[in-house]
Amino acid sequence: MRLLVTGGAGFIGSNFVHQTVRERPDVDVTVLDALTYAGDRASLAPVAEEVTLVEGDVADAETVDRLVADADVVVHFAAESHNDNSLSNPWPFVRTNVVGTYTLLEAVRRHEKRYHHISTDEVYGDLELDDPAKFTPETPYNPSSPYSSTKAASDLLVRAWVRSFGVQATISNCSNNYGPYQHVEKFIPRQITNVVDGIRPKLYGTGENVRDWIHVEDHNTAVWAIVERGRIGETYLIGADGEVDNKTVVELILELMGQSPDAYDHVNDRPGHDMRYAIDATKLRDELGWTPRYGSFRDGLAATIEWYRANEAWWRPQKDATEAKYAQLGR
Ligand code: NAD
Ligand code: TDX
Repeated sequence: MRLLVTGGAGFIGSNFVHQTVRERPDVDVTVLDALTYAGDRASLAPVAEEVTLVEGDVADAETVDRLVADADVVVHFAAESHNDNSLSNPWPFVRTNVVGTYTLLEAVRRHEKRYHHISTDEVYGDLELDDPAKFTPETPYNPSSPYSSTKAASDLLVRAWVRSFGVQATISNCSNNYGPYQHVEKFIPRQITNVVDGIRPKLYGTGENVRDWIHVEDHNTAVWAIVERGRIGETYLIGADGEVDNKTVVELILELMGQSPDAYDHVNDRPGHDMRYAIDATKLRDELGWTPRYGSFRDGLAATIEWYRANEAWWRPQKDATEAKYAQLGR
């Protein structure tokens, strides 16, 4: 199989490429990545010999057409992915997430290629803390932020291209990922690297907000299950029953790193901050037989802390600029 992975130098995409090289030697991987602030060649260094990296933009129709023509399957991870950035400057989100997805869809339509679209549970908006409900594939779209609204827009383009043009596509909407190679702007790596640097972790608002954490390896085994066995035109929700509130996550990081569990600060809340996400992954589990490999959030988090301790050279170049951006926002 010739596989085109967009955004393969980012967090989830690079983990997907590592997993693919490790577990599927029959797959020939090409990565298309613009190497924005969030993409890093170094994230692909361990597989540099096995993978072709093309530096380019998913909204560049010529590059996309050429690469799609040479692929059998396209898995589209590339996106602007950080909610806080989307509140400061939404345009790159509209361009990459909406125009970029449109550009890929036109190419897979032209060349009749199998396409898998990576999306997020944030397209469904948020849930109340005391609501027993979880998101299902039938939950209406109700995005809150510029980021999630552009992801929702891109999902709807995919659905329309399937229905109107017969494009062979599937969609997955996953909950919050954690693991190695995640940018230090994101919640868990930010707090781990803060503790390494002697900075107190920063909790937005009350810290009651709940995220449904899944290890990035589990997200990626689910993506493979859908690419191989998913039904065309269907949406699969990916999650591993990992609901934890932010305050508990910070306390756990502090404990695992040998600090007092109350050694954190409350900072300004994020405008429009979604309260709770929760995924019902029954369809993925029952239809495709997927189960997560990571049983315990605590163990996965401890391994992630170890990875950041051992790989300071990977994250150090981003740290100061990231914290300077947060300081301007009072977060
Ligand atoms: P990331 O920000 O770490 O990586 C994004 C990658 O896309 C980077 O390598 C970047 O250089 C590349 N990119 C950005 N704009 C591009 C463009 N115009 N052309 C080509 N490449 C471009 O993001 P991530 O956390 O790895 O997320 C990957 C995908 O998974 C996104 O589609 C995101 O919406 C989705 N997702 C993420 C999570 C999560 O918890 N991180 C959860 C669910 C879904
Ligand atoms: O310093 C922080 N303190 C804090 O309390 C940061 C950076 C975040 N938070 C909170 C905000 C959220 O409730 O932690 C939670 C997680 O924040 P992020 O890591 O920014 O993730 P989130 O906004 O939940 O979105 C993530 O999951 C869904 C990804 O960034 C998205 O790409 C994905 O779609």
